[in-house]
Amino acid sequence: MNTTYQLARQLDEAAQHAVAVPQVASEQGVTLADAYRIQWLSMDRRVARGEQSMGIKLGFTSRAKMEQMGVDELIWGWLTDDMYYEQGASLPAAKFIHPRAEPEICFVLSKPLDKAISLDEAKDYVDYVALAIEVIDSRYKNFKFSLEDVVADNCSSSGFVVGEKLNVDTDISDLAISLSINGEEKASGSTKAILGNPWESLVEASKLLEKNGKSLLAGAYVMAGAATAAQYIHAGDQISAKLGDGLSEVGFKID
Ligand code: OOG
Ligand code: MG
Repeated sequence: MNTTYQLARQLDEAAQHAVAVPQVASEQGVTLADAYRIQWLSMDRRVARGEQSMGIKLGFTSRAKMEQMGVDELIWGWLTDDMYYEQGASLPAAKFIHPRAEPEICFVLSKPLDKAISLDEAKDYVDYVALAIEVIDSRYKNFKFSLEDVVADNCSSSGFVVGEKLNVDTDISDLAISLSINGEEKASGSTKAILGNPWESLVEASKLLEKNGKSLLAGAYVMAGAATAAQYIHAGDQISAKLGDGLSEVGFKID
């Protein structure tokens, strides 16, 4: 059997070179605990190459995403500076295998998140909230995976673009959120689809961090998970997301 280290290397190289690999979990008997170990080992490899952690992302926090991918358990993975793009940036298509984009809410921390917090405390930990777009790119062939596969693959993390700062007191509990490609709306929903209220994602993130003996520093990003199904994007596309009735807009190109 492959060691977790070998599987981490295989998935990390697949991400680095944008070449899809077969799923690993069912063949290798990878448990969920093994899958997180593989994920963390693949993060160690990124850090050893000079990438810096920028925070975490949650996945499968909405029914739309669970149904699209056939996975119904909340997952979490790491974001690095290699995945971060400024609003309006042009992302190199060659860096991805079969990228998809999804509209999200992002929290940027005002202080370290180093213990499980309650919904009432959540705002105290956040500097600002923003509309964001996540680019996910499964390293598995045909973008197909089991729960263990996707966790081992750092939850398909591959890019994120964060919009302008919104005050933490902005009511984000039930806002329209949508994704457009080349000006055409492709997916829309409500922020309420994210665990009933996106702030619950931050609470979940804090519990996962505590349970796993991890923490985030002030300034770290926490992506709450998509409210809608993700959409494939291709070289030449212009991607944008909208929040509320003109509250915020964010976008990027892929070339
Ligand atoms: C896994 C990542 C899920 C989300 O927002 O639910 C995710 C995937 O769909 O490839 O990022
Ligand atoms: Mg996502």
